[in-house]
Amino acid sequence: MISSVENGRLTHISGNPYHSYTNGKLCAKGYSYIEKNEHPERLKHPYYRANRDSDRFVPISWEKAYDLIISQMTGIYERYGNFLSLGLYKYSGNLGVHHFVVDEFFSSLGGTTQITGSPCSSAGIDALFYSTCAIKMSDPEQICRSDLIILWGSNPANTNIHLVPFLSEMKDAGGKIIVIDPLMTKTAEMADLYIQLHPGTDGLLANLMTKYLYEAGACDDVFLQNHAAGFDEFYQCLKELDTEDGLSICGIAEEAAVLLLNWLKHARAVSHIIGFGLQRHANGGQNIRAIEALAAARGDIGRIGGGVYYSHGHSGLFQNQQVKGGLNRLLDMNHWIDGIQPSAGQMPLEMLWITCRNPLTQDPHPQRIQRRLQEIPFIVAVEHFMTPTAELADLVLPATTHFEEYDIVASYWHRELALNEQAVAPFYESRSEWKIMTELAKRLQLTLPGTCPFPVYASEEEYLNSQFTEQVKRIYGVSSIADLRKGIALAKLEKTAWESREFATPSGRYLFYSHEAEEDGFPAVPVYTAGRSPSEQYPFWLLTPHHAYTLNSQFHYLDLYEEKEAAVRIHPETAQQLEIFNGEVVVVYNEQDALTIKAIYSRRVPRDILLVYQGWYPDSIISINRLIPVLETDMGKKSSGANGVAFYDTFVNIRKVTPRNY
Ligand SMILES: Nc1nc2c(c(=O)[nH]1)N[C@H]1C(S)=C(S)[C@@H](COP(=O)(O)OP(=O)(O)OC[C@H]3O[C@@H](n4cnc5c(=O)[nH]c(N)nc54)[C@H](O)[C@@H]3O)O[C@H]1N2
Ligand SMILES: Nc1nc2c(c(=O)[nH]1)N[C@H]1C(S)=C(S)[C@@H](COP(=O)(O)OP(=O)(O)OC[C@H]3O[C@@H](n4cnc5c(=O)[nH]c(N)nc54)[C@H](O)[C@@H]3O)O[C@H]1N2
Ligand SMILES: [Mo]
Repeated sequence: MISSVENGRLTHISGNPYHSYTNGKLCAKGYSYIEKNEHPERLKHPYYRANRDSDRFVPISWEKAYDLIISQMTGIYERYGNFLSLGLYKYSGNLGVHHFVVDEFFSSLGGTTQITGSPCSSAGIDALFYSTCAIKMSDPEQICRSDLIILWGSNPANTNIHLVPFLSEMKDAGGKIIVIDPLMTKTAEMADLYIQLHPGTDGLLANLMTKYLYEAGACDDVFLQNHAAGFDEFYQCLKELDTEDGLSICGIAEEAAVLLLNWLKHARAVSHIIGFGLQRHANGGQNIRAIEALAAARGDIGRIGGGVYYSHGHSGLFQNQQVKGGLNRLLDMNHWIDGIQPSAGQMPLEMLWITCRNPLTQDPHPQRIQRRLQEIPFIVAVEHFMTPTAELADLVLPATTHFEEYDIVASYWHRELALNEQAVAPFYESRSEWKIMTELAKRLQLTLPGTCPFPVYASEEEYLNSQFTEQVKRIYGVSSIADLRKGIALAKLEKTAWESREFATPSGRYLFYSHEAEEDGFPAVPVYTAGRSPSEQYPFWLLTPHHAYTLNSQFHYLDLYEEKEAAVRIHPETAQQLEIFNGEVVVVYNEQDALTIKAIYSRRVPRDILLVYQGWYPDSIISINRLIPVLETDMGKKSSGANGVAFYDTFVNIRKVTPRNY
């Protein structure tokens, strides 16, 4: 992003034309950043409430805030002789390298408690690891070189807008696009073929396609023989599949399957874009294995213009992003709420530091989280806004935004690495996370000498300079802020992942048969495993995907779109059967909660699915995640320490607020 500043204020923001992936464009949220940065609701001072029952935050000085924190930390250390009762809860509010300063500070204390796991993408990462033992992805700009792109549960028109021009370019060159999604998304509008399937059944569709391609002689024999292992065992399972049953489980018409198969048969290079949305199911990881196996069987992996696009791991190469383990006690994100697991020792959680995280709207079953947070004696939230989570804290600290601090920005999708320079002074009294952690370290080093070896640097720049690792130097070719100041760095990686077809597995082959998967309790081969489905009592899937104009719980304060209250989208025919009017307030419920919410007719939603966008709605008290149970995805533990969250396996019913009596 390029910011223009006049008299110390942001006046204009634009994309950077030298960024080859975004090509000088921003998304709608990006263009609205001035409004966000200077929003009247933004936190201006540290706020404290001395008594949780009184519920009133008062502004306090930073000195007072630091005193409160140090006094809590000293108390913990004096009681236990360590900091294990101090916890960190952080995730994706800002993934810049700067923000991992908090992880590094906590880890430097010789062991604290860190809540671990990813609600985002971990099942898919584990899945892709089984076959290749690495997470690689071609340069997404290569996608134009495909002649067939299949998007599985990925909605870039909402969530990855910069990909759309590449999709258009590929279409203009005569290529075809297929979108596979239970919802008729904005992305589906640009597809040549849209397949609406039942959630959680993609693996079966992929398996059927692999079987027929193989039987039609349309698989890549050279790849299967020279670069892969275990296809025969896989095929033995595929052979048993029944087409009619399979298509009925997926809920798709035979014509759609035939068209898909024909296009797959004749395409030169197929790219599969797998969304993170796809894996938010109890069988999500296994479904991704099945899709990747389809790509491998056709020989698309390592082929120019072909392959699987999910994410790559190069954004996590910096020094301070590698500190999660060490002496820390790691608590599984899905289970820490039930209390400390016995395996983690009985040390309680007496203080929790929440940053870049809004679990009260973003985690499953927030009612439980709220109860658990209320049991923790002292909570600090570092935020830009007074979120539902921050409201539960004792101390709320105002953080700077990326316009007001230095940072290094990497991506888990494209290949650019950029310096984020400070453009304007911090908003009111807000401070950067580096500054907060450094100020605390200085004080701890005085009050509890020897407990906090966190390095005190003179500036953010100096701190960031110390984060470059050998791998960053090797992959991005930069070793300091000064190098990045010269311009955006590009990862020096092969444009097409696995072009050599030498995989990172012990045999160097692509593994259709994975012993590791088997040891972890999964089928050795990537066959479909049935997922969850609705019951008579709760006959609707509740899908809660990502909105184009918000970023998870962020950006909701802006006037980017009309809807300021949560609404449930329902197929008009389903609604009419239930005598629900368009715009009527209804009740959506399951065993966990009942939410009163406005219904909107939408033909983009199938008859058995209800859609509510996830996030934080400014004009409604609804947190849609109150209906979402803590249900794990099949995979995720290997890469993130906990299984992911099967957000999209939520089942509900819907009714009128007052049933009509005739
Ligand atoms: N504008 C915007 N951009 C964002 C975000 C945002 O909140 N707003 N969030 C960012 C983050 S944190 C993430 S993780 C990514 C998420 O990016 P995506 O993965 O693209 O987003 P989702 O909305 O979770 O899911 C995409 C689609 O998956 C579909 N889906 C659900 N279940 C299934 C299934 O079983 N099979 C198939 N085929 N489709 C299924 C949903 O209907 C949805 O249309 O986006 C990032 N970008
Ligand atoms: N129902 C449902 N729930 C979901 C999902 C879904 O698809 N459906 N998606 C899941 C996914 S993929 C993800 S990644 C998670 C995301 O959930 P979270 O990790 O909680 O992410 P955000 O809501 O984006 O941001 C959290 C907070 O970080 C704050 N923040 C932003 N920038 C900064 C900063 O620079 N410093 C500090 N200290 N704070 C900052 C924001 O104000 C915000 O309140 O949600 C998950 N929850
Ligand atoms: Mo995410």
